Amino acid sequence: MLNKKTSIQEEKAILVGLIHGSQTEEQVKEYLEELAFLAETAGAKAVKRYAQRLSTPDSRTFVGKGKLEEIRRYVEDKDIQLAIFDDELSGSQITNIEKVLDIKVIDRSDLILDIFASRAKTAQAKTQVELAQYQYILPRLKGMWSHLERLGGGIGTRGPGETEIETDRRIVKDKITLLRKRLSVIDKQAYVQRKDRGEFVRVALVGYTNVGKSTIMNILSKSEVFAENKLFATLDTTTRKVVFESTPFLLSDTVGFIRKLPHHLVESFKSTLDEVREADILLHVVDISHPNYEEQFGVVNKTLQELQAFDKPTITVFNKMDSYEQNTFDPWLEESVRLEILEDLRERWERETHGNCVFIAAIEKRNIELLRQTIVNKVRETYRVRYPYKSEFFY
Ligand SMILES: Nc1nc2c(ncn2[C@@H]2O[C@H](COP(=O)(O)OP(=O)(O)OP(=O)(O)O)[C@@H](O)[C@H]2O)c(=O)[nH]1
Ligand SMILES: [Mg+2]
Repeated sequence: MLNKKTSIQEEKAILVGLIHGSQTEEQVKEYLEELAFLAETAGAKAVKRYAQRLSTPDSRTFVGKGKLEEIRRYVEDKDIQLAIFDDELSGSQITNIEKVLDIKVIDRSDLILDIFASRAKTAQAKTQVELAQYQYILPRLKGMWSHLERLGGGIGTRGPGETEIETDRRIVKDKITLLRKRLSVIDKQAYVQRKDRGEFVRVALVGYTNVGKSTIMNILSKSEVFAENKLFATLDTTTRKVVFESTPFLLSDTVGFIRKLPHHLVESFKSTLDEVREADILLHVVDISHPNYEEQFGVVNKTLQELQAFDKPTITVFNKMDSYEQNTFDPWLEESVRLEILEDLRERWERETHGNCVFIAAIEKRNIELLRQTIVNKVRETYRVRYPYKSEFFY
């Protein structure tokens, strides 16, 4: 079952999303854009996108019958191998849609889990992803088997798949128990390691995926953390000791967030995210050049709330100002108008973050000094509160 996810290399895919309730077409277009980026990261090429306005998803086939027929014709005509749905599908929805389209059907969670699985390097990340995959599969086993049941046809009232489902369910449940045990051993080791780090103030880079966290980590700590223009380049937390103006602190780079991150994934990555939960200061990085950056900002804040890490002192780092300016300003625009637009933007976010924000372009190293200074001030403040009598040690 897990193998179905590892074989989507180079496949031609179509993307399917719904426009619910108050959502606008523009918004859903942006969601499908992100789904296409996820597909590309996993190695598939999105060749067509479908969006249908429906108040609630069809319980049998997610989209309506007519739409599914339209998709089927395209899939047949263009020799498509994969259909990716933007929302989580139930086991029976997957089976019903696969029956009509006759190609592999996966959903957004499947895709994210696939990317995480291919990126996981350490034992901890591998175990966390595997656990999330089995938890995702468990409630979907019945749907998968009812497909086979139908093929077997009418043998007895319980159906030939029934015992198979039970056997499979037991195997999957045993596997989940085993993985949980393995994780708790790894977590204990990680906890001991973190405790060994002593009294240093801890700063964690957090943010939506692909906003530039690892790039900033590399600049601030002069380290070599894997950064690239793909989603979820970083899965494992990296921590480095940094000293600015004789003020030492620990800086951690963490896994990026995304909208509709599969619930089980957040659950099993909890221990990796302990770095965020236990941090003293957060650097919330935002890609201000992204058309949906405000929504991404909200998704990250909501995830931080779920992790009970929302109330920490936070510096919001608006990154990629170079692309923002490129996207926003026409070449003929007067300098004074440009400055005015930038000033409005700055004022607005200074207000919303109570003055705790910095605008940078990491790639050009623009405003890095200002960022450094802002971090040092916050770190010193933390030391001062924590060790009022030992302040001479730190500055
Ligand atoms: N234009 C522009 N691109 C940037 C800037 N900073 C980072 N990038 C690019 O954005 C992409 C993502 O950067 P990463 O540092 O990997 O982002 P991340 O937040 O660590 O991403 P994940 O680990 O995947 O969550 C890379 O292609 C970077 O080169 C910037 O200031 N301007
Ligand atoms: Mg990264």
